[in-house]
Amino acid sequence: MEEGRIIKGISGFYYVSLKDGLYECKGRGILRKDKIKPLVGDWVTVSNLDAREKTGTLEKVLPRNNQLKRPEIANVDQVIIVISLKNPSPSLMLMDKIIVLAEDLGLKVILCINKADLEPEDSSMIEEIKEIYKPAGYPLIFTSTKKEQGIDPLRKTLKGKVSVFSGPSGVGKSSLLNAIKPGLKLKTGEVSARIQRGKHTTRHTELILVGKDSWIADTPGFGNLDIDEIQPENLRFCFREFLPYMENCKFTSCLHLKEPGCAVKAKVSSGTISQQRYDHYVQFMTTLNEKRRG
Ligand SMILES: Nc1nc2c(ncn2[C@@H]2O[C@H](COP(=O)(O)OP(=O)(O)OP(=O)(O)O)[C@@H](O)[C@H]2O)c(=O)[nH]1
Ligand SMILES: [Mg+2]
Ligand SMILES: [Zn+2]
Repeated sequence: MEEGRIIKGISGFYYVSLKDGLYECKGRGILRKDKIKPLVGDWVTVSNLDAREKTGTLEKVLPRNNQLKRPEIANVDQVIIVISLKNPSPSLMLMDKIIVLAEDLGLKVILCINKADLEPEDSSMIEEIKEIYKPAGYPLIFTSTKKEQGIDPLRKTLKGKVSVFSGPSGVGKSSLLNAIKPGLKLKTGEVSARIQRGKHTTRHTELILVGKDSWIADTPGFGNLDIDEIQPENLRFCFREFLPYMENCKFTSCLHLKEPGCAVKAKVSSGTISQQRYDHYVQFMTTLNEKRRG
């Protein structure tokens, strides 16, 4: 019996990275019986290894540190949220949803704005994005795979970690990975000029080794995301820039909505916290409460 990590799963086969290479493994029936769906990123035990054919049987999924639903992957350290400056134009609403889900799992967040070589529709957009996210303190990297901009700083954030790219289709996740690891040649796709959307070129999540102990997952892009699994009371902890001020709120249970003496809202009024981030917070809170009430 050996231990390894699933780096890819395609139609019932799991590709497990072992000391002497990649093994194509079939899952044991017991996994289905126990309703365990092995995920990319899972540590597993494998048996029946055939070193020549590079095949084996997946016996058991080892306990997970964490698990993301979208993209579906287990045991990651950090999420690199990728959006593009143009084609498709950036959705900061989607970005904030991904941030919330990552924060709720205690994952590190890195913001990557790709296609920095393109002229954004609104010329003040770059400054705006910087202003909005500065109070939260997330690393913010502007990249271009066409002009080789920001690739080194992005590569540096990966050292010794398991990272996952998360973001819409067509923003350039696979292109970024190709830039990070020359020779990789992942398939990339055009963005439809008419509807300004990617064509879902990447179909499967796949972990790729980009340096010693540094892994990064390329994933299929997605258009929308729901954050239903978050407890409404926990949402305020997923907005990092609120945290330094919440102890000054009049009520310790303050949800920063309509309560009097709210220090977070005061910081929104004074411009220390971005109005847009706060608006998204209120909007997410409303959605979560509606869901709870059914
Ligand atoms: N101008 C410009 N185009 C880019 C850049 N990076 C990627 N592209 C283009 O954007 C398109 C989509 O790139 P992909 O890498 O396939 O995007 P993706 O995020 O992997 O998309 P999915 O796999 O569908 O989720 C391709 O035509 C790329 O050539 C960039 O930095 N600048
Ligand atoms: Mg892709
Ligand atoms: Zn408050």
